[in-house]
Amino acid sequence: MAEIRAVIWDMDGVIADSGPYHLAAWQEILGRRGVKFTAGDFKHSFGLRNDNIIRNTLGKEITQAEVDAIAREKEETFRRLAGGRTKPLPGALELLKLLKKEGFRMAIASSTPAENIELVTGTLGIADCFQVIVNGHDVTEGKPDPQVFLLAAQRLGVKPANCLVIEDAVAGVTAAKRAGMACLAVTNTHPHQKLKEANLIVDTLEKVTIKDIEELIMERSLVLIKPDAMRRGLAGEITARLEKLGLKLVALKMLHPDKALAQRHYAVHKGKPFYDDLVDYISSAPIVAAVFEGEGAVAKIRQAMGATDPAQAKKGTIRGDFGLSIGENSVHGSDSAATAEAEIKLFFTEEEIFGY
Ligand code: DAT
Ligand code: MG
Repeated sequence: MAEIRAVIWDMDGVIADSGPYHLAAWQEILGRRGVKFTAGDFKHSFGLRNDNIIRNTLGKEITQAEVDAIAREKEETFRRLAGGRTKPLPGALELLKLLKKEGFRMAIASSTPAENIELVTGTLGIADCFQVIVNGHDVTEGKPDPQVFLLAAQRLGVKPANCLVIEDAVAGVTAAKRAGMACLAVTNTHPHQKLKEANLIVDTLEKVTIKDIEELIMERSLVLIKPDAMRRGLAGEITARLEKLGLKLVALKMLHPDKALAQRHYAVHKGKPFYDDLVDYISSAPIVAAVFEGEGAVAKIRQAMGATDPAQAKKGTIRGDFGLSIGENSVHGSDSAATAEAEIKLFFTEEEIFGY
């Protein structure tokens, strides 16, 4: 059975070209207080919650009651200016309709208040695309904290690894990655080089296809066939077992990792008693590195590998059948989708990973 996939949308700057009305609203209400707010200040504030913007602009000593009053005034001004006038950004409505037709579950996770989301989705006629709406007030910390996205995933009933976030703001991209989600960034607000943490960066949503979205959400795992298995001619056997899990082999190479690569790969184990031996071992001989892709790739591979210690691993698992000892345990597999993403980057370039 196919796992449910979801797309979580940021709203301002991704779906709605609401920026000009937000800027005008800030300028109107801060101007009343004798504070200048430039287009540059506005750009820096993108994706942040109002309380953070107000404190950054008016100083930390301002009381919570004042922050709330100013935020309310700003949003009322925004709604007066934007109501009925907000335009969609290029490609957003088309992509929303396509994803809805394809059965993707969708949410908005925005730092903006609920009334603004209602106003904008109403103006654009897209309210029925979303099963879930999470706003800045539903969480204790705004982006770049991952809470908004994690809450959206939870309410959608979809695992973070099966969610794709679409963002335009630097803080939003960081939040998505911290949530363990794939991220598509669109350069509507920030240039390409500021959004580098995203998995895919596009200049407009007009060119994004369902295939692009599916590939972004697809789970991957790194597999290493360790020196003990290589020595005994088990590379083919182990690869074949993993192919039989219904996963797609998308990258494969043989290499002799140097110590630096081994240290980066096993960095989480630094300081543990077995770390030095582990690094020496994996860099002691040529190994095979592979990337497998598919639904639940990480869990399926971990299950096929068996327990870390071959003595504890069940018969029929790779380590149960071939492992020699807890160190010489034949195979490495990523332990989460987020770990996989980082590990794969150590061993493969994007060009070495195939889509087919
Ligand atoms: P896994 O490889 O199942 O993800 P891990 O991440 O806990 O296991 O450890 C990484 C590797 O380190 C593991 O494959 C073998 C080695 N290792 C782990 N625990 C060990 C121990 N107690 N003694 C010696 N080597 C160990
Ligand atoms: Mg591990």
